[in-house]
Parts: sequence; structure tokens; C-alpha cells
Amino acid sequence: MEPLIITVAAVGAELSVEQQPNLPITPEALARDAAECAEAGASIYHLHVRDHSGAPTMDVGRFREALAAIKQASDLIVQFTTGGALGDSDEVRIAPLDLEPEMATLTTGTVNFGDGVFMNPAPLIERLYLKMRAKTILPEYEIFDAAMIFNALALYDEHGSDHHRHFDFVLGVPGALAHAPGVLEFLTGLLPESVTWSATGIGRSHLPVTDEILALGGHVRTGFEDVRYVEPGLLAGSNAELIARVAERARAAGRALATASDTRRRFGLSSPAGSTLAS
Ligand code: KMH
Ligand code: ZN
Repeated sequence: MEPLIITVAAVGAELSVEQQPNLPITPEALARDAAECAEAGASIYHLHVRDHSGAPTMDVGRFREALAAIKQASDLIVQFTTGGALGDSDEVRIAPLDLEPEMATLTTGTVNFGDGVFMNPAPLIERLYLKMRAKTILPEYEIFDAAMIFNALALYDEHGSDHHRHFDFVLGVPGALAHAPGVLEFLTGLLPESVTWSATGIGRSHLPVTDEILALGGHVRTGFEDVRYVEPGLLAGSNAELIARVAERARAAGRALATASDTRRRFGLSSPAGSTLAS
């Protein structure tokens, strides 16, 4: 099986600082977190940012500082969110792409999300996609429901695209696709041979989903955005701790870990411009 690509969803938009006091918020904390995550075996850093009060924001200045700090501290592939927080306008979700991260998420459909709705109408999906491609940002198709797979495949075909396609399945958001026996097989069975895929289970489904991914040959996402507790009542201490837990299970399953360079090669990304670290 392929070396395991671990994505760390390090911050998210839903968790408050009160709920998770270890959330990396400042550029310094993000730099520290990224270095630890790289050391623990991650290769992609899925990035949301927070303002000075810890509230989620899509402020371009905060993304700029965060991107610089993470790149200075690690060679991780930085993947911006374009989902932001529920209710963010199209304009604020699109704006950070001007900073040209290597990757960004693209959710290809609208879905219930807890008590709210994560809005992704077709014109917005297309705008995000075209902006990413104009700036050679690689989209990660962020899939919360099965119809989104078909939308992503159609989008790629309609634009005659030829970039690598990576899908990420997020299972267990209340109101969206849950984890249940056969769900991952069904979803991955809809994908063409040439793509790669990862998945994550939110909350309690995280470890069962992780073990299923390892057996099926997919890749794993973990991090504070997806996991609050490492055991009942015990908060996760750091993103690196969550990655180490996945790495241990990967070793037991006979999967080597991909480095960021391996992942760039696999995804057809070139080496990061201005990288200060050997990769
Ligand atoms: N915060 C969610 C509403 C993404 O990062 O692209 C959307 C989200 C997806 O987290
Ligand atoms: Zn996210």
C-alpha cells in the first residue's frame, strides 16, 4: 500500500478556545504546532485562522501571517480552508486564495451542518475552483455527502482539467454523512482509479474510521478540528499527539508514513518557493 499521507486539521472553525485551550491561534503557536506536526508524521496542514479573540475569521492578513509562520517552521503543504465558518460570505471565503497556498479545500455541494447549513451552491463552487486553478492551487475535494463526489467529477470534466485529484471524506458531522458499515467502501468505490483519498471521522467515530482507512489503503486526516477527546473526558493535548496516535496505528497496519516531499510528488506539486527548510 502507498505511504500514509496524514493531514492535520489543526484549528477548524467550530471549536472555541474555551472548549480547547490548546488551539494554535497566534502565528507563533501555529509555527510551533506545524513543526511538531511535521515531526510527528503529518504532511498537509489544513488551515483555518482565528482573530485575536480566538474567533474564526477569513481575514487575509491573518492567513498571510499564519502561512508565513508555518512555512518558516516546517515544509508542510499548507491547505487553506475555503469553507470558513457557517455563514461566511462568498467574498470572504474566496479572498485568502490570493495568497496562493499550495492547496485549498473545495466542498462541492450544500449540506446540513449541525443546526446550520454549509452553503456551497454551484456558482460558488465554480468560482472557487476557477480561482484555484488560475493560481495553480490544488483543490482537495472536501466531501460531506455522496452527491458531492459526482459534482466534483463533473466539475473536473467540464473544465477539461488534468491536475491530480485528492478527495477527503468527512464523516460524522451531525446532519451530514455518518460513519456506518460499508459507507467508506461505497464512497471510495465511486472514485476513478487515478485519484487519492483520505477520510476523517468526527468525534467518537475517529478511531474506527482511521482503522478502516488503513485497511482500505486510503489516507488519514486528524487534528483538533475533528477530534476533541482522546478518551472520554480527556481533551486532546496537541495536534501532534493526535498524529502520533494515527502513526502508531499505521505502523501496526504496516503502512509507512509519507513525508511532505512524498506527498508533493504524489500530488504533482512542485517544491515550495522560498522554502527555508530542506525537504
Ligand atoms: N467549518 C465548516 C463549516 C473546509 O474547511 O473546507 C467548513 C469546513 C470545510 O471546515
Ligand atoms: Zn476545515
